[in-house]
Amino acid sequence: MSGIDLPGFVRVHSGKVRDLYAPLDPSTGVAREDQVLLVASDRISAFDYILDTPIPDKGRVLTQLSLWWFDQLEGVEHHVLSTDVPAEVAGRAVLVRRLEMLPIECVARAFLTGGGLADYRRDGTVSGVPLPPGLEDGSRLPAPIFTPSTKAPVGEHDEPMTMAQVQALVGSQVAARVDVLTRRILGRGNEIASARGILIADTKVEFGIDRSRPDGADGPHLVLADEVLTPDSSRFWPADQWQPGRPQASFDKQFVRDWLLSEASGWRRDSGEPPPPLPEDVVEQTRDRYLEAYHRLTGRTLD
Ligand code: PZK
Repeated sequence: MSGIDLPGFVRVHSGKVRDLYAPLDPSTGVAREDQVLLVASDRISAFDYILDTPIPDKGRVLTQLSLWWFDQLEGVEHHVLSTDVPAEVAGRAVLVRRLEMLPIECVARAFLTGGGLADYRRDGTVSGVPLPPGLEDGSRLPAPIFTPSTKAPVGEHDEPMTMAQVQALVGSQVAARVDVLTRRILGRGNEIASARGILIADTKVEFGIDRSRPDGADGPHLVLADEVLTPDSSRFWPADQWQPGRPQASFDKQFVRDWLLSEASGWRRDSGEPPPPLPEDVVEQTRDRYLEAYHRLTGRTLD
């Protein structure tokens, strides 16, 4: 399993590229139940594999980008408590409020591609939302749509859900609020990103309920959790290369995908074999793309 030993913390969960820790109470040594430490690694995935080669600084870029977005998203309460974290994970970890996570992936789409495109081609709808005729791979949608999915166990793929299924899981009040919030986050994200030459085709966000706070008139206390509007949770496209009618270039992973599919890698996607390690120049170009996305969006450099 992945993740490092962090004195003062106990690892509670490992994802594909991130790990979750619980802080230990210094006087009792018992794990706190009100906070978790979210640690991003430099690992990268492609074609559903975690590659053996890390991308230096990726964990820091995605963590800092997420923090910047949380700041931009006015009126959306988020889970971040502090960036004061152990030196071993400085810049790539955040201490967050521990929430009761909703059992759904909240996805919004502003452009049509991937699973949404497959659904649209079948019957002209995505997650029950009827779309205009004539859309193609990469088309901009009239407005962002909410296309929630199930949280699949590790190794399985998330399945699209209808709004009725979301309502059955979380209730109609919470369902209506995550629908509005998820679409608003992507809409606001694209207002900002498109002015900086990046299109955010779609994004996945997660919400949790803060049970330490009382319900409001509009139901439980909902909080935006996880990471937000990063290249790992969203499809980022370079605006100057956007051309509906074909698969779009990926802002971050295009060099990785192109090399893995090239003769040079010696890898065949349908072989069932894991991909080979990445050459130095592919690592370097990919690192540069993450740094460029971060700089274009935030105007900041790392450090
Ligand atoms: C939580 N994940 C996904 C992320 C992993 C797994 N604020 C929170 N409170 C309680 N639980 C979570 C969060 C958040 N965010 C997030 N699973 C649970 C995840 C990173 C690494 F291993």
